[in-house]
Amino acid sequence: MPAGNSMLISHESEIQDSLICETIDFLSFNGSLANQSVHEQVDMGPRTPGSNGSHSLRMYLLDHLRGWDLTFQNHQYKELNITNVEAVYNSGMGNIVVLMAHYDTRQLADSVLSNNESPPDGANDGASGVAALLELGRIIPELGLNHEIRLVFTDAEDQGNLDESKNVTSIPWATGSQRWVENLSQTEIDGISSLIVLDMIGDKDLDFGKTIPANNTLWDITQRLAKLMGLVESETDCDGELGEPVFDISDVNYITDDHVPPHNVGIPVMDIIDIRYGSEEVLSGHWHTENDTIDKVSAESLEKVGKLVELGLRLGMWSGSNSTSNDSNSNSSLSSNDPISDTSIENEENTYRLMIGLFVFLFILISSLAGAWVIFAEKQGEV
Ligand code: 1BN
Ligand code: ZN
Repeated sequence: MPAGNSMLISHESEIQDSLICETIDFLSFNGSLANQSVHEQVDMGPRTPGSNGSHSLRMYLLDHLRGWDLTFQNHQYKELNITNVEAVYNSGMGNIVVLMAHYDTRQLADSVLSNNESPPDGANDGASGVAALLELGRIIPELGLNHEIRLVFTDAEDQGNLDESKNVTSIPWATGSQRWVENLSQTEIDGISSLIVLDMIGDKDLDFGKTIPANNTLWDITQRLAKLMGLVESETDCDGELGEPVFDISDVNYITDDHVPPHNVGIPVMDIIDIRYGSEEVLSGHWHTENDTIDKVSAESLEKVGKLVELGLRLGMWSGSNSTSNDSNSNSSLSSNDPISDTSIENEENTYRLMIGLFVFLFILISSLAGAWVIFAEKQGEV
């Protein structure tokens, strides 16, 4: 069955707030480890396409994703060598959930607010999304999920609109993601229930709106989880406390990012990106400046986003199904999760409905025949 929006909606509506709140207590995403990764990535130097830093970053992914099936997918655009890295877990099992982040950093800090046009560190714009995916990659094997997960680390997201007179190569935004999509088969596209992009998620002062294009159900799910986690202003969380202003999906912005190519082929997508980085203005402040440095990123911010994604994974909200198997090796799947698949539950329900229908039909038929017999017998008696 192709994974689709209706599956996301129907599964979401079956999940009670009480189950979400119980699950929040089990979350294990560690923001300090993710923050440590931001430091390690920045220490590699700029990760511009084809650079030494870019190569070091890929070796680092290889080192940190043991137990995952990794492929390195090479492409070329103009003179830039581009390499996407895809890590797969539970290959071939159920729907596919894709978590995506770009690992490249921009060739120039070319914002009008920049004082120096050397390549930025990309602590938030690059390293934060990768760090979150790596931390999710560490914990996912412990969750006992019963569907496929892909972590896609894209190259060449951030090389759009560069001034080539400055000795750099300008290629379209999200070129790596575009190439990744072009290499998917239709069966793979149909099997992806959701694709979530994490970009610029480490800002100390987090401030997410809704980005489009997007699958609205994914944003509705995010809003619901964020509210219960205390991440929506003036809304009560699981403990009845008022939340902080981290997610506000009434603030909608169109963004060109890695989610656009998969959206264009019909994959349900959502881009979680904080476009107010060091400023109230969108795409201003530290964005594409020399100030995109580790001191602007916090473990707490990384943990908020990482835990939200983990929560959706544990509840099967991104896959549109009960997502944990009854794997005895899994030390953190919740006992209330049913190991029976959605399809077998549906089949069982249909059989019950059919039997009840048959019973009602037979009851009406027998009652009608009996009634007719009584009337007939009475008429015979009268004659
Ligand atoms: C995200 C981070 N992007 C660049 N760095 C994508 C983008 C491109 C966002 C243009 C807005 C405008
Ligand atoms: Zn950027």
